[in-house]
Amino acid sequence: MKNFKYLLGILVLSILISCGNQEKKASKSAFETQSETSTQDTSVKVIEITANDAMQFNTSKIEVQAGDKVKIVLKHVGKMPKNVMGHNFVLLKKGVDLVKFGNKAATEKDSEYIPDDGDDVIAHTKLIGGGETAAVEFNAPESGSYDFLCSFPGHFAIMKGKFVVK
Ligand SMILES: [Cu+2]
Repeated sequence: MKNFKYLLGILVLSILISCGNQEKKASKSAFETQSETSTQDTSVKVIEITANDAMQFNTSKIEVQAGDKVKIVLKHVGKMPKNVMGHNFVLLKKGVDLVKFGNKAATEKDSEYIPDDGDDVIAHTKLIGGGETAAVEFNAPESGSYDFLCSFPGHFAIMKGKFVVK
């Protein structure tokens, strides 16, 4: 009887050990799958930013490398409609005055607050309301510091930041 208990003990122990090994294997393969997917597309640098009903971007600084292909994905995480709390992402060319641009853009309702000439803009998303997402893809300009903003009237005083190309 003693022997039987001893054998049972070994049996239970070996089952426990083999279960432990299986768990380790499972978690390793999950990790491998994850690292595979994350290295799949390195050609486009995707930057996700959010804007909310309190007239705020979640960041005031974006950094990329010269030569990067950049994709800005703007998510409006609020609930308010586009005509009340519309947001966009507008990246200005070097040397463009943010306040002057913002004031000019605010008068251009028909083109969703992007001045028709387009001379001052490197890239911009469309204007979106709560729950919507917009994206824009472009090549990073030469090294330097650029301004970005939301050009919906009155927003650029708060909704602005630096887009830095290293
Ligand atoms: Cu806005």
